[in-house]
Amino acid sequence: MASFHSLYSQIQIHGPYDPGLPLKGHESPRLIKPVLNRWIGKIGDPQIGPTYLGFCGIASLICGFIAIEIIGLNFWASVHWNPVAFIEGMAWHRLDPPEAKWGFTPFVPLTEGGWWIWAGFFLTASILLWWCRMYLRAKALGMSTHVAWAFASAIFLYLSLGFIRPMLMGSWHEAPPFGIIPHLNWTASFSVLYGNFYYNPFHCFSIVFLYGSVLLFAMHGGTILAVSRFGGERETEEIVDRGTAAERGALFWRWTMGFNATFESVHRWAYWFAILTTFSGAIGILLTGTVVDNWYLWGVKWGLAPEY
Ligand code: 07D
Ligand code: 07D
Ligand code: 07D
Ligand code: 07D
Ligand code: BPH
Repeated sequence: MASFHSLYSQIQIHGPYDPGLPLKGHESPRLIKPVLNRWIGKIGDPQIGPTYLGFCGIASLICGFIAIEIIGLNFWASVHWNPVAFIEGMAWHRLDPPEAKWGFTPFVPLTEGGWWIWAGFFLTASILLWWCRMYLRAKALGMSTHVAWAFASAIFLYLSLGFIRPMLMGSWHEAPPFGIIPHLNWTASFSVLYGNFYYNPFHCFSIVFLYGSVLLFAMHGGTILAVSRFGGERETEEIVDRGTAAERGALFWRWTMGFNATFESVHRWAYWFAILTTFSGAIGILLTGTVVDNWYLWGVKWGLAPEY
């Protein structure tokens, strides 16, 4: 029984480390000698490592590192290489996309937005390589590739904001800046500029799925923890022996709201709510300025908003 305890558990496994599935001939070796850590064991599996980097992992980290360097050095240059001002202003520093006059040309002088394009290029390369890595690791483990496709939905929103929509609008200037507070200001002014995002129905859908995801997560996390006294979180045993825990978890919801997901379908609910958050968001972004100039006026036209 004790061998499956991990999250919030007082019992930890301290046997010989688990090296995982054997390597195939062409795969690069796993890195980092595994260690067992008691404190890490309190929030998850106590074994850290080994990890697999391979070509995609190394290339992703290098591209990510270059992107961070370009952004960080531009931040630092903006305060004339003053180290104190660099740290103090971390939340406010910004690296902006090119001005509207440059349109969507890739050839922009570095100090007029060219650095933004390069940072975006390397960040995107890093993210796409990370996606490939997740896809290939799932395949190597004989799994399906669901996680990679959920991540692809997030990447679709990221690309819509920073690349596809600016391309459709013919201007890099439409894209968000790099910077912590500056990207919030961009979000707020973008909403106002295009007539208030609350009237964008795809923003509504995105919020439904975002709120709904959080609701599902609270329900699912709560249900599983609530049946842990019957061993409900020990999924390995559930697969071979459906004890009373799973049934109780399901009955709890049937009794409270008349309907219950199954132990399989609750994961499908969660999966699709998460995917649809960023997918409907991306559609909302791609329609803004291209098809709809002002969401408030659009709402008035279709009877969604009152004409004050
Ligand atoms: C918890 C996983 C870990 C990730 C973390 C974030 C960086 C940035 C770079 C200094 C859930 C790592 C942070 C790599 C450092 C520089 C240049 C994920 C977890 C801990 N946002 N946003 C944040 C990004 C957009 C909005 C925080 C990224 C859109 C609002 C963090 C993107 C719009 C608020 C951040 C992106 C938007 C935030 C926490 C990309 C519309 C907040 C994120 C690449 C969707 C919140 C100060 C988090 C905040 C926040 C990162 C895009 C709106 C800095 C990387 C353009 C309204 N965003 N964001 O926990 O506190 O995610 O901001 O698309 O209030 Mg943002
Ligand atoms: C309150 C729901 C409780 C529900 C109950 C159930 C029935 C029965 C029957 C189905 C809390 C009721 C059940 C009736 C139903 C059947 C049959 C959940 C509640 C008990 N914001 N903002 C948040 C973002 C901006 C503002 C929270 C993002 C703008 C205000 C969340 C952005 C301005 C408030 C959040 C953004 C602004 C919030 C909401 C981006 C507007 C709040 C989640 C991307 C111009 C609220 C504590 C929540 C809050 C809140 C997110 C932008 C204003 C983190 C992502 C700048 C006034 N915002 N926001 O609270 O904090 O769920 O509440 O720009 O009050 Mg914000
Ligand atoms: C998917 C579970 C099913 C629940 C559903 C909602 C009603 C209301 C009554 C028409 C995820 C049932 C709806 C019972 C019918 C009348 C008079 C949960 C799922 C399908 N909001 N909110 C919505 C509520 C607040 C905000 C939608 C309730 C705060 C924003 C729905 C409360 C702030 C957006 C809704 C509450 C805030 C919405 C979809 C209570 C900050 C949207 C909700 C009692 C948290 C989105 C047109 C959803 C939308 C939306 C209900 C509180 C902000 C009508 C019951 C005051 C920005 N809210 N909301 O899917 O499309 O949740 O609006 O606290 O964009 Mg809201
Ligand atoms: C951005 C996916 C890309 C991220 C990737 C991660 C790295 C980090 C780090 C190694 C977030 C790459 C990672 C590079 C590496 C490490 C550590 C996901 C992203 C690939 N809104 N709003 C949404 C609410 C308002 C506005 C979605 C609420 C105002 C704009 C969400 C409210 C105005 C945009 C949402 C609210 C406004 C959005 C985002 C309330 C501002 C978008 C979903 C309560 C005044 C985005 C269609 C998401 C969108 C978006 C929620 C209010 C503007 C559901 C709850 C009215 C411009 N808003 N919003 O998952 O999709 O994003 O719109 O008021 O672009 Mg909003
Ligand atoms: O791996 C992942 O998760 C752990 C993937 C990921 C995902 C996934 C993954 O599989 C999925 C399914 C999602 N995200 C899903 C979603 C939701 C929608 C479906 C949506 C809400 C969402 N993700 C949102 C977000 C957001 C928001 C809200 O804005 C953020 C910020 C993220 N997701 C973030 C992430 C990452 C944690 C991860 C992920 N989502 C993707 C990681 C990635 O692409 O990394 C690329 C690599 C780099 C950028 C390299 C990083 C740089 C190195 C650390 C450099 C180290 C150098 C040096 C040591 C440091 C030196 C620094 C000095 C300069 C100071």
